[in-house]
Amino acid sequence: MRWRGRVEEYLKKKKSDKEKMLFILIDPEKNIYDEKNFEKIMRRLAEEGVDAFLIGGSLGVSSEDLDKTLLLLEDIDVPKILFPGSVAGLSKYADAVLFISLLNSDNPYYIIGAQVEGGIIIKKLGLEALPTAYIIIGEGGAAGFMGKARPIHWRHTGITVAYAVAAELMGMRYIYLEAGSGAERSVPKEMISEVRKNTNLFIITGGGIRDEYTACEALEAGSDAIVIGTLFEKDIEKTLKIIKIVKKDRCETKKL
Ligand code: 1GP
Repeated sequence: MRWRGRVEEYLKKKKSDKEKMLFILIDPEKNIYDEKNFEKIMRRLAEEGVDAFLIGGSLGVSSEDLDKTLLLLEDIDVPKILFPGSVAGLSKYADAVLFISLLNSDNPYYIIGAQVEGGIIIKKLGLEALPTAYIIIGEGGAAGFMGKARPIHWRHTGITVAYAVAAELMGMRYIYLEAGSGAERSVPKEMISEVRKNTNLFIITGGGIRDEYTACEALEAGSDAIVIGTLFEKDIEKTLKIIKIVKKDRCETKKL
């Protein structure tokens, strides 16, 4: 937990150094590797330069699995940030939490209700909170379904920008543009670049990123960080390749 209280500063520094970031999303509900292998794999990812681990999922995450996953990551020197699908997605073993408000939900519970329940717990646990506007785009996946979102169509860049500007004016510092886990289509680059032009928010983009081209396109359009989840669960070597292209080659060697 040596990152606690310093995660935002760490991300801000990387952003001001113009370093593009890559986060790996770990869903504790999916027992994809046995414990020994899991630690080994996570160490390899850290060595390749992963900037943070996001830990969470939309469905079926028990606090037991969550704590166990975080304890396995304890000795790996990478910030661990919770990405909770509900109030149950909080743990004292993390460094920080994306304090998300699903702004394009139809149900106020996902905009402010869960936050009222979870905020006090976050304070008690001493977690660093990163205030994040969560916007569901396109397919939206399980997060969109569970959060009763009205997903914004790929072509409706203006609506996404309007949400982003509102989030910034409300004092949020991060925006997560979410196409949904395993989405066929990731967030369009035009949408990302318009959010970039119109706000100073820290832009996190995720959903459907499974090759170096899409990864680099999202970063070059203006994302500060991209998130890879499904590919990490399915193909470690390919995930490592993308990390290398983003972090070591700075996207200069991506295929065209
Ligand atoms: C899902 O944005 C994340 O919440 C990651 O998406 O699983 O498609 O990589 P993928």
